[in-house]
Amino acid sequence: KSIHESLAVERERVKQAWAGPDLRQSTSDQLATLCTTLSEVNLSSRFKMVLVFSVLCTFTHLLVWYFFFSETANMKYRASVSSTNDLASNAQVSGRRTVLPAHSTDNSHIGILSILYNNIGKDLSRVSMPVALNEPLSLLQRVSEELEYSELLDIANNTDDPFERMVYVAVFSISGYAWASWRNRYKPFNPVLGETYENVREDHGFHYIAEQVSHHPPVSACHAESDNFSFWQDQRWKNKFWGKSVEIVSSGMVNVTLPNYGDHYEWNKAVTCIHNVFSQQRSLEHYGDVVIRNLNNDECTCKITFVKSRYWGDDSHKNEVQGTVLDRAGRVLHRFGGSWHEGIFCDTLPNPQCLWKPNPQPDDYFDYYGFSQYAREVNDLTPDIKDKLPPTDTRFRPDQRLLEKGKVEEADKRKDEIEEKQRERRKAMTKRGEEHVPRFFV
Ligand SMILES: *[C@@H]1O[C@H](CO)[C@@H](O)[C@H](O)[C@H]1NC(C)=O
Ligand SMILES: *[C@@H]1O[C@H](CO)[C@@H](O)[C@H](O)[C@H]1NC(C)=O
Ligand SMILES: CC(=O)N[C@H]1CO[C@H](CO)[C@@H](O)[C@@H]1O
Repeated sequence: KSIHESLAVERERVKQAWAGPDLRQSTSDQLATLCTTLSEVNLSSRFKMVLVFSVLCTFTHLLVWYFFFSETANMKYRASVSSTNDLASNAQVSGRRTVLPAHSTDNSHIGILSILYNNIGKDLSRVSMPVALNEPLSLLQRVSEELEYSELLDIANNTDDPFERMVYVAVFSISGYAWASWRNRYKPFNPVLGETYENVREDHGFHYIAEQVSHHPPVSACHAESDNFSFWQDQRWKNKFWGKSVEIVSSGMVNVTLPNYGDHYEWNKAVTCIHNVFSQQRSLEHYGDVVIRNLNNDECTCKITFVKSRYWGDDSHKNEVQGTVLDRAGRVLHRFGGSWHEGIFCDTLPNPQCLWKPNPQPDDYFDYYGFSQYAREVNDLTPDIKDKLPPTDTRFRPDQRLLEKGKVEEADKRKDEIEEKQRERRKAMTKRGEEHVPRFFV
């Protein structure tokens, strides 16, 4: 009985603490006490069941409070983010090309539905799609855009406090989703088996390499190396078709190590959804929970929620993200939020601040596939690298290059040829009983 009473008291205290001004600190402490009290009491299993139930109720209560609270918190985060000037390092001028050779072509006349209709009964992954639906980048290059804000990992490699460090790693993981807010009209090229992409970015201090290691199912592996971090992942995508929308569910984990602290972080990816996939009002959204763990030290964990938009929601909640950094006991040590297309604010740092904002989008982005400045540089084939790249590099793909130059018809022809050749190679290999062996990744 006394247990029940003390539990009720604890619950009441937790509730009050959560609503009170000293929110963060006291709540976390209360929760920690509650958990320890419970684990220290030695009880019969039936009693434990009751306790577990009771604790669950407490947590449900907390969750309700949390959501109520996060409504206001998120508005605050947004206000802070939008009042922050563009971060200084974002104004970097790289000396690389700022426009593509040709404007993007209008593809609004292409009915994806009729293509699908004409191919009913066929394996859709083998149906050749018109090149006009593509942007002149391959998936291997698209994934490399996740490193656009690698300076966040540079900061992490130089942040001694493990909880603060986790905040930077988390914000880096969110920054990798920013491109989606502009890229709703085209899709990237599917790499052919064995296609590679290498990108040396002295200005960012990293070297990236990616390879298409499997075709059915498609798997892209990539690795980036810098003095400050290593980053690698092998991404396996599954598309779930929901009639009007397509969900892209990625099953690979992202890995990041920071040599300075011996950290090895691992996290999953949020789901990306293409809404209204058959219409010109296509839009991209990310949702779901991402958990970041440090495999070499469990002292802190980070949970990030990409909030799914609500039908009745207004724009002030668009692309909302919330995150917390927790210690071993589950206490919240840092809290941050904002949106993946506008920026992330953290108010629990000694100096509350906006930690990241996407680089300002060039004014002419609509004419160039919605590309950011960074994306425009990705497929550039400059004379200094031409002779150094392997022939498998995406930059040498003729169909993609032709599309970049605006020669859509020729690009279509070359794309068919390339896909046909791939099918022939595959057949020949199967005949010989051979398996494709990746070149750079095992
Ligand atoms: C590593 O991080 C530090 C601190 O942010 C930065 O000054 C340095 O340029 C980074 N190194 C590389 C190779 O990017
Ligand atoms: C990142 O960590 C490594 C390993 O300690 C260190 O050698 C490197 O100098 C760090 N980067 C910077 C720029 O501090
Ligand atoms: C893609 C990849 O290599 N993921 C790895 C991340 O790190 C964990 C632990 O070392 C591996 O199990 C994953 O395979």
